[in-house]
Amino acid sequence: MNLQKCSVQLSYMLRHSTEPLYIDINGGWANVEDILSVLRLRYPEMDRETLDEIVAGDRKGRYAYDETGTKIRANQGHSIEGVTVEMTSPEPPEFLYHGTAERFLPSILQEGLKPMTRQFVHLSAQYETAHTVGKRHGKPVVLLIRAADFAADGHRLLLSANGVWQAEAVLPEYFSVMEDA
Ligand code: HQG
Repeated sequence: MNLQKCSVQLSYMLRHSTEPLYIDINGGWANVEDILSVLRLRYPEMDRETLDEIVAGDRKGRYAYDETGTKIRANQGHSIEGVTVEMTSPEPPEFLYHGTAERFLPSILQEGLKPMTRQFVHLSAQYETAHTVGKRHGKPVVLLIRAADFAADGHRLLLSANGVWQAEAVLPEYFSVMEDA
């Protein structure tokens, strides 16, 4: 079984699909048994142990079980309307980073960063992570976000359980385009 491919399907189910699973909009939880039975349609040998392996081995910490171990969710990245996963709002660092593709810059510089198909704009604490995220879309460019100023001006900055910072939108006055590091 290709665990990587399986993980792609898992994250799709937990973030974007309302069918055939019911995901609780309060917290984004789905029943582990339901998830396993859907995954078994494509991966007949899928079992709890393999799911544990995917959850524990995920480098970005995308998934979490609840305390009973009977429910699972994605820690962030949802597009399903209304799904709220609790996040904290600690004091942000002075700067955060957002990686994007060069071709999106004209629009981003004009209208700011928008969540597009997700619920939030994702921001990274590390330049490298942002650079890697940007590469997914094309020639990468990294924006330096003045996170402390952004928060001091009253804009909400949330932190997901797996360490991704998120904002509803970020106006151009709060970021600048970084020279290639
Ligand atoms: C861009 C992955 C035009 C934005 C990654 C980005 C990340 C605009 C794209 C996580 C815009 C949206 C999130 C505007 C923003 N005009 N383009 N006004 N505002 N954009 O994939 O941040 O594998 O939804 O810059 O590792 O790339 O899913 O967001 O390029 O952590 O766990 O619109 O997804 O993690 O793309 O990636 P995405 P993202 P997972």
